[in-house]
Amino acid sequence: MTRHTSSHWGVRVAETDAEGRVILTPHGADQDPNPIGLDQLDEGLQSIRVRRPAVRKSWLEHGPGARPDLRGHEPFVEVSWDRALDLAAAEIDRVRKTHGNAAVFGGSYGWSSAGRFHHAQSQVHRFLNTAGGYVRHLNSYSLGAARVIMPRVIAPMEWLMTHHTSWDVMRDHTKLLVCFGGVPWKNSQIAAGGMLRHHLRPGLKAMAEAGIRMINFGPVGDNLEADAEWVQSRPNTDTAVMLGMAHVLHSEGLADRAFLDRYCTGYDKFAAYLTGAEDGIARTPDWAEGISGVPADTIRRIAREMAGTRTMINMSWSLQRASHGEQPCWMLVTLSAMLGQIGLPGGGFGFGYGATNNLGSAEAWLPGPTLPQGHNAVSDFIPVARISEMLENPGAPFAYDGKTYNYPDIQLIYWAGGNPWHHHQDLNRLEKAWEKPGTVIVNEQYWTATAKHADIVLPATITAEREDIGYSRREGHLVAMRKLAEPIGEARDDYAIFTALAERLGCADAYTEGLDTEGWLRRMYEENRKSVIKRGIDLPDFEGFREQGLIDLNSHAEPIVLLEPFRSDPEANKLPTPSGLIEIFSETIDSFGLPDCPGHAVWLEPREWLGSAGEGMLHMLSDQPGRKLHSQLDASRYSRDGKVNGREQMHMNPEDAVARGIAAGDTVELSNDRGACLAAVCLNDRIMPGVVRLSTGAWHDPDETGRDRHGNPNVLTLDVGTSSLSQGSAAQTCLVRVSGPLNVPPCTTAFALPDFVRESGG
Ligand SMILES: Nc1nc2c(c(=O)[nH]1)N[C@H]1C(S)=C(S)[C@@H](COP(=O)(O)OP(=O)(O)OC[C@H]3O[C@@H](n4cnc5c(=O)[nH]c(N)nc54)[C@H](O)[C@@H]3O)O[C@H]1N2
Ligand SMILES: Nc1nc2c(c(=O)[nH]1)N[C@H]1C(S)=C(S)[C@@H](COP(=O)(O)OP(=O)(O)OC[C@H]3O[C@@H](n4cnc5c(=O)[nH]c(N)nc54)[C@H](O)[C@@H]3O)O[C@H]1N2
Ligand SMILES: [Mo]
Repeated sequence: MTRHTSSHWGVRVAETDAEGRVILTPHGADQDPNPIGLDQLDEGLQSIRVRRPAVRKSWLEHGPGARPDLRGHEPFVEVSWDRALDLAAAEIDRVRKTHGNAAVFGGSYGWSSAGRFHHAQSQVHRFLNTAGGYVRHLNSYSLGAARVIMPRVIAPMEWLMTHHTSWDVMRDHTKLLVCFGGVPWKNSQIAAGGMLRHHLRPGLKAMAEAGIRMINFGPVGDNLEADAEWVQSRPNTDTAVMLGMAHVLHSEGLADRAFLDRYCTGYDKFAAYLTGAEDGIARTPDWAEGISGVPADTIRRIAREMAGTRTMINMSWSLQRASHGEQPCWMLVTLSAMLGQIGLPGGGFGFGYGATNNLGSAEAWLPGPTLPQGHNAVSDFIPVARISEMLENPGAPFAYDGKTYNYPDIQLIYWAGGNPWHHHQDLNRLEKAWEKPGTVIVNEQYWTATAKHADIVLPATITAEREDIGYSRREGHLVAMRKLAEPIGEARDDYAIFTALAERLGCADAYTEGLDTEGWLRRMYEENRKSVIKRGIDLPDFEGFREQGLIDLNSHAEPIVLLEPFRSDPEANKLPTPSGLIEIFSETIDSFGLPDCPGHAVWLEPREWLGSAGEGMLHMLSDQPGRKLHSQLDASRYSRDGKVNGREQMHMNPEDAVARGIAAGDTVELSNDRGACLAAVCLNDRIMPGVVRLSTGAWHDPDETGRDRHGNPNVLTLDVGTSSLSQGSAAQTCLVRVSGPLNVPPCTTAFALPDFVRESGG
């Protein structure tokens, strides 16, 4: 019988070779598999696993709050499971009794594993809910601004993401694809929950073969694998370019008035801003050129071309991961509405083709197995990327979505399935803020920087060491994920860890509901089976599912046209906005009176950008890494093959390199007022001059001065909210200096284990 496993990077077939080693290969149904994680069980990665429970020395000796400044710089003492669990449970109990559950931060953001049961974030939330509740996070690093603005303007992101016009429809109907931020193949390798088939390459190839013209605006030209016109534009200025296009449509009578009247509200208010009737500044192509660097004639030419043919506009999620990230989202919808093609096959907009595999997938929308997370008795929350600010300012007010809230006073952090030393901005600031709570507990599989910054580290199993169910929205499969290896060291499943803690805290019955892992898998599968049957799809029972291993639902795929029902009958299919229409002007947002997010799309200057850069400063983009998922698998062979001398590569235009006396392969320093890191230079003429790219994912590796030696861009990024509306991550807004080359570059030690010592006197 074929055994399968699954991960965010794909379904894998597992075989055991003559020496007893587990060999993973991509599934045969996948036309475009990737090599990510095929080497997951190799020694290189296994050697950095957490093998036994460990407690930071000062914390073990002196208790909660002991020398928090030593977190990340102090040896650990390995202890027995019973002792670690007793310590962790007693501390959770102390904090909830002394300070209340609103002193427990369980936001615990992160991608954790693909299986639906052993999804660490769901498990930690369920556990903390049964233990009295926790401070949660809202939204994501991925879509901080979009998740708040899009439901007010058109529809919630969750719905938009799963109802995108499918690739087959674009192949048959689109004539012109205009991208802001490309359609990056590297990102489509991933889908939260995994996939059986990759859609982007076959999709784009079919579009190219159909003769569809493609244009790509942005600072980077290598994020669209097709013959495209690359229009260089400065980072964070796409809103200005789109406004310039809108001006052309408006002033040349090319805007679709009938569409704007029937399907939208507030166009006239926006038009007053666009033409300058409101403030005397007309947002013309010439105005946009001054901001973006795109020649005004190019903006005019392309705007006219768009109005004359079936056009799909695609915008990358990264554009909203920036200062005023709400504005490109709103402008994307506004510009598409002016073209009047929303809801028509192959026209309108896409928001994130390429961001993950399921965007543009035609697979059926089916419910999936989920672990219920229970009820959280604590109402406090933070927008996810405000973590440092929360830790620094207990009790202080913060603005979010038109209201004011207060930051909680956190005494204990519990993290499972995420890596803030990967995902958060301005890591030197985080490092200080992280000193606030008395205790940090982390469940981890590997000795990540986050594990190293914990007081109690509990070793978790990896997917290959446990049974699970794999599923992802619009990916057309269910997979019985089999246990392929015994847990390493003393690692336990997160479920077992939380069960043991719940027993000590007296809430085991609520947490487990009397079920073991097998019981949960069966329940989750059977409940899901019932909901799927309601949609006319007959699934085998749990035993049959296990037997079959993989259920391929591809035969239920159907072409999708985003918002087609709304277009054909806007009364019967109202949008979930206050007016039921596309809100080009939003009374609600306007009523908030926010200077950094007014009532319609506008251009606002980013906090840092090339338009205000000092001499020699460059704009640093920190995009998603091609050879791994975030920081996961950074130590794998495939990821290391992409490094130079063990360091991440920084892509730079040859012109900028020559000006600094830098050559390919050199080690350079990137720095700004927030920090510094080293990286290896890769010359790339598909990066525009003035811009560098250092992808995320390199494990944090600071030297004594705090300079990261490995190439982690988050020591440099800006930690401010996108705006006071949504407070999303603004990672793509960041200026840096680049200097070098270094004559004797230091070695990297990112994958070194922490020091272990025996307990003093013990
Ligand atoms: N500068 C910059 N920063 C960014 C971004 C950017 O564009 N630029 N992008 C942001 C985005 S969009 C995101 S989504 C975040 C991603 O940030 P994260 O999701 O935090 O990054 P990962 O590296 O995926 O971290 C997942 C962690 O969970 C652990 N893990 C996996 N499975 C399990 C499990 O079963 N149990 C337990 N206990 N642990 C497990 C892994 O070992 C890993 O350490 O980064 C953000 N950060
Ligand atoms: N291999 C791999 N794939 C992934 C992930 C991963 O870690 N590894 N992470 C997944 C996750 S969690 C997410 S949220 C998605 C994120 O998906 P995205 O947010 O779309 O990903 P990025 O790679 O950050 O950016 C996409 C492109 O936008 C460009 N760009 C950046 N700033 C600007 C700008 O101001 N203007 C223009 N025009 N272009 C700009 C970048 O250079 C890059 O080429 O990716 C997912 N896919
Ligand atoms: Mo993300």
